[in-house]
Amino acid sequence: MEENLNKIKERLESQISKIQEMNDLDKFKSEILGKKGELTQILKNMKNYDENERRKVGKAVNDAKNNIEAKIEEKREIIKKIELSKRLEKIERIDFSLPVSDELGSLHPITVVQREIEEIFRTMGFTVEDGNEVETEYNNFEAVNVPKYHPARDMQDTYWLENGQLLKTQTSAAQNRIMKKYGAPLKAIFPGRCFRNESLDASHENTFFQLEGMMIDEDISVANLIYFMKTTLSEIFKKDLKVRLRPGFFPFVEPGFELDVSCMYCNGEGCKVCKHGGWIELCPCGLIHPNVLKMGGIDSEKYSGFAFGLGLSRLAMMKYGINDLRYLNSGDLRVLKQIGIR
Ligand code: FA5
Repeated sequence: MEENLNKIKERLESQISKIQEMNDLDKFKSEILGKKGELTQILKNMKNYDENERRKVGKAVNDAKNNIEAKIEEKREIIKKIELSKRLEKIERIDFSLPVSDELGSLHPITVVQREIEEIFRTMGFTVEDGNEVETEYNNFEAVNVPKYHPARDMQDTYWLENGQLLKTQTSAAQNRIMKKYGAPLKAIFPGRCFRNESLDASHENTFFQLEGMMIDEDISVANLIYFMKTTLSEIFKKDLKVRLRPGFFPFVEPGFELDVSCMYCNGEGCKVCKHGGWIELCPCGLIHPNVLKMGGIDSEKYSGFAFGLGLSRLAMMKYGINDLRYLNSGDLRVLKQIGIR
């Protein structure tokens, strides 16, 4: 019996050594070690042996089964390695003679508008600064005159981190750092991604872009603010636009305004986009509150300044005629194709 078993083992091992594919190995395993397999059949046919012999043969057959199973698993590892190297070989073999796809990448509409505005402000002597996305509560709120428990905080609910910091709700969060970095006089713009815990709709996202600007010098007035905004917006929309100011409240400016621009679609005559009013609300702004200047280390007796916070995502929507802000974050390439950036 022992001799017979050794022969079976040798034969099975030789069969295993010839197997190349994982599927074949699995099939072999279930056939050989399964109910109908040769070794199991020996166990089934032991009725005629006496008890002592049955025990001996049973042990020998089980050892042989374990041995074959171990060989099968060894072979499995070898096949896995071979399959992996075949896959890697395929990846490395790039066929440079294949035709190139015409689906080339492009800049996102927000990036296009952002770069355009940056260029316009650079030509007017402004520096372009970076802001953080994770901010301190101080920079996002206190340093712009919104102390704890101020009702204005309710308008900008955000996402808090376990360490007490937050995802910035407004580009104004960079004002304090920039004032401390440069002092006065100062001319800077700072675009950036903002976050708010909002109910989403066609004009509200939880993640959107703003572009903020600040100019601080002696004798800065609302006239300077109007000049810079009118020049910039006319450049962006490539037509001579009118701007108007309405009173608006933001704790970090005094006086504060909502800046409207004459509708670029109907030239102020009234259409669906401007809801027949001839004006589009575009950008909150105002003269920087003395408290904000002081917290930024600037002498508020000597210097004054203006600040504005353009909704960059909404501006991109307007420029490209996109009717739902959520498309901009959707990653849907059809949006880019349709607006003709690609
Ligand atoms: C502010 O965030 C002020 N920090 C702006 C400012 C700066 C005022 C400097 C004065 C001086 P407001 O919450 O209105 O203001 O947001 C400014 C612009 O960001 C809005 O006009 C809008 O275009 C855009 N915006 C605000 N919330 C969202 C949102 N959920 N989704 C998309 N755009 C938004």
